[in-house]
Amino acid sequence: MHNEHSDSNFQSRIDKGEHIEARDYMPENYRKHLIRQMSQHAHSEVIGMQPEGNWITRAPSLRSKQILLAKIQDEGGHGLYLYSAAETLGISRQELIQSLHSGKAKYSNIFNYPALNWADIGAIGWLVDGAAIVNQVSLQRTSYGPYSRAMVRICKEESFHQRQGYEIMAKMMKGTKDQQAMAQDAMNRWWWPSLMMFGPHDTDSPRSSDAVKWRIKRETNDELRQKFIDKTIPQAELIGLKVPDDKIKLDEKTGHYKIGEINWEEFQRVVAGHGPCNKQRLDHHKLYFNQGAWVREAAEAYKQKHLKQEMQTI
Ligand code: FAQ
Repeated sequence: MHNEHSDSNFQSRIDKGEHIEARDYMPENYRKHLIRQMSQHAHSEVIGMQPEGNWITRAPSLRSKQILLAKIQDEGGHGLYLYSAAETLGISRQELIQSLHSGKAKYSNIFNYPALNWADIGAIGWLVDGAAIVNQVSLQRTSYGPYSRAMVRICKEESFHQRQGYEIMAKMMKGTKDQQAMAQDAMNRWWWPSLMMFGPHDTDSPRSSDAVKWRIKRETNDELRQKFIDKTIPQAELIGLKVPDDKIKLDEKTGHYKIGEINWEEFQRVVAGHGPCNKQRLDHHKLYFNQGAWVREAAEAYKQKHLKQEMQTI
């Protein structure tokens, strides 16, 4: 007899390209894998608001301030969809935040670098959102239904983010020599960490084999990184930016760019908590999370009051 609650039935549903929904049978390791990845993704979106938030009050025009505000609010919204999607797997928001605060849960390496000047806002939008979108377009087809649907909505907003960043860079490259130098400096600092966002090479990626088997990942770390490289280098050249890598070469046969060695030692150091801003980012999150406790308590008290009233009317 066909057993709906078996790992083999689960794998055959995955192989057929079906979505797995919250109430469907899933192996415990699939559930845990998703909680880890989705919560890390949610934490990245929320922690990622910090480097840009730093520039809201210093945006050079009302237009750029409005755009930046809207973008940062979007990132907060992405975090909320993703926390909600992770909660469908039977874990609470409180537990997810505790794991972030204790250092058990990670967030993207990229948000441990500082945004030093306005050109960095351009580089973040263009390169960081550009890298995020390549990864997230692929995740739209991930096997877990709530994650996949969250990604569809998020991708629509990310493409606007990428364009606002590119617009800032393009404008600066048409500006004065000083503005051009600022844009190039931002490119030099953000290029390599953006490439690291895709994670270690496939040969050093312990999570990939399960992720590919369960179709959580539809493309591997290296495949997605290559897509980003191929799409971004021509964009840099178009506006006169130099990619900070002397080994870049277009392979005429494959149509793909080859690049130099990524500094994985730097990646490991930053992910382990020793990047330029790790402590600052977590301290900031803890401070405002604790200051907001009264809002959560008030919302809970309001909910309980209404539940009690409803019970009395039954
Ligand atoms: N940073 O075996 P793998 C955004 C860890 S959203 C830190 O390859 P996996 C929007 C990994 O967790 C950016 N750690 O792992 C925005 C694992 O450690 P663990 C976030 C990393 O999961 C823009 C270990 O290394 N996007 O930016 C990183 O199969 C602007 C071994 O790695 C997502 O999270 C890293 N970059 O592949 C917001 C997308 N890479 O957990 C604001 C969803 C790897 O075993 C402003 N996530 N590690 O202790 C994914 O697609 C995957 O999780 C990967 C990593 C591809 C990130």
